Amino acid sequence: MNRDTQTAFPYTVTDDTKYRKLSAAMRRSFDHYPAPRPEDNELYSQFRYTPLQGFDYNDGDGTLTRRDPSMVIFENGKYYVWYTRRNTAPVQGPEKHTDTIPSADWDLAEIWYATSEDGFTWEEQGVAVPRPPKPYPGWRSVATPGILKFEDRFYLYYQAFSEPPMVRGDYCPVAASWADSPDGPWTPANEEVVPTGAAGEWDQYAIHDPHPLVHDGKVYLYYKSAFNRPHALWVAQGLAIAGHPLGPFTKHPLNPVLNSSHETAYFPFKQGVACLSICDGQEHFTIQYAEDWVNFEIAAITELMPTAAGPFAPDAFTDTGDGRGITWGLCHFTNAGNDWSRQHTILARFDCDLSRDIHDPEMKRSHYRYSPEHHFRFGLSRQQRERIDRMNRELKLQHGQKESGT
Ligand code: AAL
Repeated sequence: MNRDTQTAFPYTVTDDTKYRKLSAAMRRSFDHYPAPRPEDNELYSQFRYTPLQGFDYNDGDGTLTRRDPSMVIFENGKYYVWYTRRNTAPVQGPEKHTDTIPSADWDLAEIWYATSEDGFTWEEQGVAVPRPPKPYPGWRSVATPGILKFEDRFYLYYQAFSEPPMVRGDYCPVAASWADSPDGPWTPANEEVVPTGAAGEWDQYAIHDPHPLVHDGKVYLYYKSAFNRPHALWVAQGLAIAGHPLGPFTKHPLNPVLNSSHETAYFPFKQGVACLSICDGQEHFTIQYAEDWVNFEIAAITELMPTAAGPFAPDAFTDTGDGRGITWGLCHFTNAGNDWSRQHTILARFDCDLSRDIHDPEMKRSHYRYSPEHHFRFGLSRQQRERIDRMNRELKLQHGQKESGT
């Protein structure tokens, strides 16, 4: 087709349409995304949320929090999940913390676990990883677990705080424990398994949200760090690879591998890996894909994503090279009672269609109908309203001067 004298874009799109001269936006639809329309895009989904049964939160008084769930796994005929559990006095913030009063919602925490027959009703089983004694990493708090099954042994990776979080910063390395059963007992390695970077490196202070998968016979552990303080804070994701779950881990030379996202969830998809880039950063609210497990491209843009998602990915550790995708997992909602003096986080379930094995048109819709009341909850601040009032006054003044010729 002569692109200079081409006819108007056709009403009916055919396989030939993508060969015509297209605008940048339409070219993206045909060349960049897995399918031109979200309805046909296997890596696009909306998300549906369900409260969980079986978890008590002390009437939301701020003394009991559960957050940052691991991936969900299926063993012994049931589902398992691990999470940060804090059962302390209410959070008083970095300035008022003590040895017993937490500085943050994930301070003075342990790693607990729960099981479920259906993914909706859960039974808390108890502590998996307690805080170790000083001087082992994590003596102040262990939080934000990632689960791995590797050669029939189970590994828990977790943030290991040796200082109260959010005082100097949210600074910690990642430590690990292992067990021959998902029910434990868990043996701590009692050392940093994924250390922070060297001075001056982007991840010099923190290795957060450890998310292990198995690829190419190795452990691919994705993690978050934040850098560029005190200027323009930037949150991004790194990758560390090891032949054995307890390391040594080698950080990828192209780190950071994602330019955005906080509490990101990863899952094998086809021969590559997909991820939910959930909040923070230029590319938040996107679903991304890396065929080489390193170089991610945006596969879909979505909204109302599950915060701190821990997906159920049956092939997370089976290294099939043919990832099937996900349909559900757990996530969390912080400040569940909307009262920072009683700050606590609750776990919840999300469902989606990011799977090659189902097609759920309800999950492929491209907008939610948020009520007016939902929008009005996110109103102007006092400063924003003052700026608008000032702009109104300046406009009237300018027009008044024009009319009076002054
Ligand atoms: C979460 C995670 C990490 C942070 C804190 C607890 O969203 O990113 O675990 O340290 O918040």
